[in-house]
Amino acid sequence: MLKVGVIGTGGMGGRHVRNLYSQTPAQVVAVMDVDAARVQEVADSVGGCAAYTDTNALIHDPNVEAVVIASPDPFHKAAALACIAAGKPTLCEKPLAMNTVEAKEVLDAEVAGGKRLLQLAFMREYDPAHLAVKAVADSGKIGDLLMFRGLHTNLALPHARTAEDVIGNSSVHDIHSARWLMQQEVTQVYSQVVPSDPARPETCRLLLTHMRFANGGLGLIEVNAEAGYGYQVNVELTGSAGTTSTPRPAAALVKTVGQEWLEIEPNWLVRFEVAYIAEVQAWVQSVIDGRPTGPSTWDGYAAMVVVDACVASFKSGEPQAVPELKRPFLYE
Ligand code: ISE
Repeated sequence: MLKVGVIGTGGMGGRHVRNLYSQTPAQVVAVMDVDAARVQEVADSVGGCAAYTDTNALIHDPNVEAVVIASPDPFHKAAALACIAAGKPTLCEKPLAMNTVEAKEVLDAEVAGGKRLLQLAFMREYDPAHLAVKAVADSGKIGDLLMFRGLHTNLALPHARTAEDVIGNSSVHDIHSARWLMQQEVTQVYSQVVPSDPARPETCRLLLTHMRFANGGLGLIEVNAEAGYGYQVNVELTGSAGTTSTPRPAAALVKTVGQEWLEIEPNWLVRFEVAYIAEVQAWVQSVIDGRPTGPSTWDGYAAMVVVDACVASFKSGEPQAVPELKRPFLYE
């Protein structure tokens, strides 16, 4: 039985613990969080396991064979480097790091070790609605892929988010989806923002990113960081012979006096519930089989390069070229 340690027991980490425990053959043998009370509670929820408040203590616990990193974004890089150095297979939450320079450190460390150890948690690759679109795209039914469109709404957070945070934490998913579905690298971006507070131009209510792909195709990503009505992620691909878009995930149709509506999910934990389970199941199986699958460190790095270009574009007010990337042999 695979013995897993989970770093971070907040919303996402807690969900990974629950899914590992109830939906996979893996055993959760250690959890880590800076919140000592919460980490103990989560350890108890899996029938008792080691509870740490230090990341490295968990990674170096000899009982831990594989690791899930679900700590806040700024801590991903150090934890990922430590897992690679320890040779432990890892499912790392997005983003891989806070910028391209940091992400490159992780990529270089994995390449130097000559072995794929990290899977990036771009869970949309396991979402049935996205997989349906991917299958159509790959079948050739809509011809050559010419355009990607992504719509992503969040309910709201109690505080205004900065544009850098919305791009790096939210839109990084859309950037990955664009690369994954178009099977192309992004060569140019132009990101514009409507701030949530007009007096604070660094904040972001709406983000619109235009993209150009290496094959000349186009992309458009719209993120509404405070939609106020719910959480939504939809993609559409335009091909030379048709289009395909994500079907609506199962949602109740409600009819009441003079009205008819579809219910909408409140957040990603609900919208992607099935995807998170499929993701962690696939990861556990791949570790057991010794055959890495899913989004790689390369995908995490390539997405960060585009993130940085979007941030530079937002700051300069100009379109920004995305540097051409050379994919290391390990990820061919
Ligand atoms: C989270 O990872 C998501 O899945 C959401 O789509 C995103 O908007 C949010 O910022 C993320 O933390």
